[in-house]
Amino acid sequence: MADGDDGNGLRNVLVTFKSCLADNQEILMDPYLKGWKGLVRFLNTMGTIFSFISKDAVAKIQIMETFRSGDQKESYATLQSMVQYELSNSLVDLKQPGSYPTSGCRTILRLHRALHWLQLFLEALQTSEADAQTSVLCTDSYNASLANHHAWIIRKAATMAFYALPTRDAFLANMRVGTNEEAIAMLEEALPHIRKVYEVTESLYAQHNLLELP
Ligand code: 1PZ
Repeated sequence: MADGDDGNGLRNVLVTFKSCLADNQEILMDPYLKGWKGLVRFLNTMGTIFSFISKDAVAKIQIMETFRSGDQKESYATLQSMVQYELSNSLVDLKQPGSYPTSGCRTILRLHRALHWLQLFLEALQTSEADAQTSVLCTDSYNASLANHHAWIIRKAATMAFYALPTRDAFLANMRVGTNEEAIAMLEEALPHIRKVYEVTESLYAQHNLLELP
């Protein structure tokens, strides 16, 4: 398939995150968003019960794509240039919601927190026993990450949806990278790149005091 897309397979999606990191350690917006689109496609293969989750991710991807095709597209070429541009032009609500409810900084922060969930979940999956329950792995990684930023009602809905996740075998098969062993090996190979993207973003946001944007 065109555009490095292999349908719903997860390998190419995760490889996209590897290509986010430029030589100068900046994070490139286009592959970052492309990676997210791939994750959404993958999530959608697991059933409509997850659509309230994928819809929110899609809305956030679209906000960023609009910036990437607007007047200031060059300012949004990397996460670093976005932070620099939005902060120096006072385009971010720093303490409470105000004039900029859809700033790039706060929008990427939501995806960034979700990327941490993904990292924890895939790590758990990679090291899990054959009889592990995906819903338990997913709930634990959610509680250790995203849940801390979600209102009670969202946490409730998310936790309920996790029960609809496929079994470990079916989940690994749905990744479409071959046998269970091959799928696990692919995760092991891809995870360092996800971790790196997460860490670089985390330290960028920490450096500019952006980790609690409303
Ligand atoms: C494999 C199972 C998928 C589990 C995904 C785990 C994440 C659960 C997230 C539940 C989100 C519910 C919908 C809306 C949430 C929004 O309120 C928040 C905050 O945004 P704001 O309201 O401040 O604008 N949105 C998010 O936290 C972003 C969530 C993106 C989740 C993307 C998951 C992609 C999963 C890929 C699966 C391989």
